[in-house]
Amino acid sequence: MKILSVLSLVLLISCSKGGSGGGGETPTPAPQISITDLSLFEGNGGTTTFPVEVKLSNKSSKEVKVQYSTIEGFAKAGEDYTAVTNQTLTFAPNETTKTINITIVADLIKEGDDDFTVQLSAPVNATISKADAKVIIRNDDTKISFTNTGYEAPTTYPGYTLDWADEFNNTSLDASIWSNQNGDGCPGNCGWGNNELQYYTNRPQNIFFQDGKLVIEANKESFSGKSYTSSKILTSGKKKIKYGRIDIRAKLPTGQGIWPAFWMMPQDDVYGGWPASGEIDIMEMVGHEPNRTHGTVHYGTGWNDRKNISKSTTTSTGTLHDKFYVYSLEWKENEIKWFLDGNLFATLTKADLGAYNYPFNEYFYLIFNLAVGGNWPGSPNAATYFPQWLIVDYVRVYKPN
Ligand SMILES: [Ca+2]
Ligand SMILES: [Ca+2]
Ligand SMILES: [Ca+2]
Repeated sequence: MKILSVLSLVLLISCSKGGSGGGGETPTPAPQISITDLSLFEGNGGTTTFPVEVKLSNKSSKEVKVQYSTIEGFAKAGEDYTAVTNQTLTFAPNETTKTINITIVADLIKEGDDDFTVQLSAPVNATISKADAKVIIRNDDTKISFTNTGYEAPTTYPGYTLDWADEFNNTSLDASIWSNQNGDGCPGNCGWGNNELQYYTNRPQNIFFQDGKLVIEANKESFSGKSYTSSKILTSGKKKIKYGRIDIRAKLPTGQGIWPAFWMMPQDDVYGGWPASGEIDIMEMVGHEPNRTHGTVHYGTGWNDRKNISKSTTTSTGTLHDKFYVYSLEWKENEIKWFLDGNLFATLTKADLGAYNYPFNEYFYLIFNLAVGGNWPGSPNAATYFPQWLIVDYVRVYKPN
């Protein structure tokens, strides 16, 4: 008797606490709400609907409500998807699964796998166990988006004749000019001497051709023990250069940790190993300073006595990523000049090396590469967008008459 009456009292209290007073219903525990991550292809026309699933942990006798909003990641509201702010999702009693439909902009432009978040808040008659869904819009396109805007180099120069050029109008690398240099530099030169983070490949994912341009793509992906991939090409053994004018028209990538370069190494190490036989850097850009190009020479008696002379210039407006610029070298015996869009910004003469041997009156070969990370630029950060593209319109090499 006594036990029974205590039980009745407990039931009475729990009923009055519930407040609904709907006598006879079995009370259910408040459900937990969770939202499920989603990764789908973008689609190629108009819009694509991404169904983001929201679940209750158990049926509820009560109506459950929760609010939801979108939060930008690399995917941007308006460009990549239609933003949603504080909309309400309502579960009828006993309903456990609902879908939030997000509208995705389906285009034909190659992008990264861009992400955004759908976030739950303000639950009614429930608690939230997983508030955020990471939604990934997977790239399904092959053509990158750029315009040809920018400076065009003259096609003749007094005192010079075109020796060779690559206009990159084909769909594969011209093997009579270029070779790929793949890998991470290991074992002999791991990280390419600079603790760089990329693995170079000749896969079409890292080097391809579009609209008369060579494109080197750096991407964030696990590959052969590295976290990034990219590409590097060189003319060693195929096209060697000694004196003349070199014009390279390109649109550079951007972002912390991004490091594109057009440079030259000695074809024959006539004065010994790096840097005794020299290195000539036509263009280097470190992504945290996207409006500045550097022109540099390296020299010295050896690794322990390495020297460099480096000069730079900046754009008058915008960055080197905004449009195509022409990076040029004018190279004579005992003198090298660097130009950006035809404007001289640095001159080196034999006298600048003082007592050191001047190794720049010999044959050099060309190198194009897009590095990620390394001692100079530092590592990419959370804001660095991948993929990044180094887009080269042409290289033209003129010899002195
Ligand atoms: Ca698409
Ligand atoms: Ca796209
Ligand atoms: Ca071209």
